[in-house]
Amino acid sequence: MGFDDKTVYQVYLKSFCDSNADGRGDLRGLTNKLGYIASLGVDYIWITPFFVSPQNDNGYDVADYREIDPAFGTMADFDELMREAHQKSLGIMLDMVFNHTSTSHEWFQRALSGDKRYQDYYVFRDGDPDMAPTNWTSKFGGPAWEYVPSLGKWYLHLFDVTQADLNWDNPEVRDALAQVIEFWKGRGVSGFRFDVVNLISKPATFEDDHEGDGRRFYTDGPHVHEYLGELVRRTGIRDYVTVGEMSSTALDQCIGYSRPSRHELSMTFSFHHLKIDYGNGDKWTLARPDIVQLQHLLKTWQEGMQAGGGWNALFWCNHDQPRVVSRLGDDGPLHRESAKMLAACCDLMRGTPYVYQGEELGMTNAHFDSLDEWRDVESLNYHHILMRRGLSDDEALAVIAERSRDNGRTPMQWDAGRTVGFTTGTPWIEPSKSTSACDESLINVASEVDDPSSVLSFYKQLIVLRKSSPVISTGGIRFLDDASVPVIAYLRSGNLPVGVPGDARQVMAERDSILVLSNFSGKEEETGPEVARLIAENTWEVLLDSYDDAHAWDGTAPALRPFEGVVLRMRMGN
Ligand code: TEU
Repeated sequence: MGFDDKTVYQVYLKSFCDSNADGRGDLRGLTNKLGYIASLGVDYIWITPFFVSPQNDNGYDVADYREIDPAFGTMADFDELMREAHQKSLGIMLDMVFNHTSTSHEWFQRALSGDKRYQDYYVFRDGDPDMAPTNWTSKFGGPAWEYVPSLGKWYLHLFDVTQADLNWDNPEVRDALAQVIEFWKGRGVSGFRFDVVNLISKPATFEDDHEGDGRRFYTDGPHVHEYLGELVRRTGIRDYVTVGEMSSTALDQCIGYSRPSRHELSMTFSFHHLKIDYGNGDKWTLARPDIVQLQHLLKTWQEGMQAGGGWNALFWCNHDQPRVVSRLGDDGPLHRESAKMLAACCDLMRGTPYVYQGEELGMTNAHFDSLDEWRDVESLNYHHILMRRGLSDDEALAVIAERSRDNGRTPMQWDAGRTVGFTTGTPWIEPSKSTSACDESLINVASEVDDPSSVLSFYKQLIVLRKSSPVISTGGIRFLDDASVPVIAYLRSGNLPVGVPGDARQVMAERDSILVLSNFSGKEEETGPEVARLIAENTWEVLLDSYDDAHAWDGTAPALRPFEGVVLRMRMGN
């Protein structure tokens, strides 16, 4: 089953809507806002984990996969959410964190108490207390192994020390996780997002990594396709919407995960395009976004997945990423224009778009300036690490301000009030702050909902456009004018043969084509020669422009204004 005309809305529950004034979002808060989500025109809601958890990683440290954390509500609240969502034709996708459990999970607790059966649920290794089994580092900083003196063993944790990696080579683990899927399937969910699922298959032998942090040994591991295929087959979720979060993955692997004939997943998230502002590949070293690299990565993944029959999840934002308008657009005077340009560029590519709560409003980074405002375990760990690397407090805070995952976790902006309509209590994290360049009081549902030229209205138009245009949902994609960056240009075309890149003239002969032009620069920029020729030789109508006043596209391609995005449809019969 295809998900090509569908759009998914991601809800980070803790920051979405608080129904009981405890400062944290919850299931009832989400139920109260289903009307809003339905009004966007989306098809599915992916809800981040709300299972019992000590919340060291905001629920990605699960202590019980079948129980709801009281902080988020009850099973009755969940059932009500399901009923109301179905009434509105919204499917619910749950977030399955199956690479690791919390160390508070009963399985890990039994392992700690010496039960060998449960020790085999995790990746334990005997060893000397002074010498970890390998030199790998955790994704949240520090070593990836923790020593348990009472057992004389180390356990692997690719994330926080309280997130112990599961041993998928143990068939009992695979059984237990399949039963979790069955359980939630039985409650009527429509699909699943699988957290870092390409890390589940660890290598047969563990060795030091002298070139990196260890990821090359455990990413897309030896049995990952087999284990995923098995999980999908035995739980009967082949036709469900499933998306795998693929950390540091490779294109051919993602084709394997998502090509329909393989019956693994419907689609994959990959992250290479969100590392284009990492200095020397390090998230914690600031660099200007490299738009040449961005164009190259979008082209490679889009055309590559198309050629191999894979399917991409399209996204800029999620709960782990800084806000895209602050990152690649302008959170100053061209906020609106740049947020719309980014939206069109991402959501009209070949794949299934994911809109992250508040992205549809153009929400910006947090702009926090003191350490006590940040909440995320990763940010707090890295503040120490950066100080140890010799940065001053101010320098470290400047890096955190750009890179913290909390940038995407500030409360959803429902209105312009002090707590942005998110809670009547004290929010667990402060709302995003206005800067002199950008007035946050205009970035919220109340002020955007009835404004036809708001970012919110633009997202709705994009979602409708995908549903009503087969060329966008099922057409081919080809990137144009590689050398014309910072303008990124691509053509969606109805009959472009999949896997056979046509030349520009062949594409021009096709019926129904859509041209998407995105200026990633804060200056006026010319489009390239391929675009110029397409414009000159065909008649085009403007479907969308990120500026309120569109250009006339009558034979010559005008220069694009700063951060301008334009969507053109070729007119038939000329
Ligand atoms: O994230 C996986 C992941 O590797 C990142 O996106 C991570 O935040 C980044 O690399 C750190 O620099 C997933 C979840 O989305 C995230 O919220 C969890 O913290 C993580 O897995 C562990 O479950």
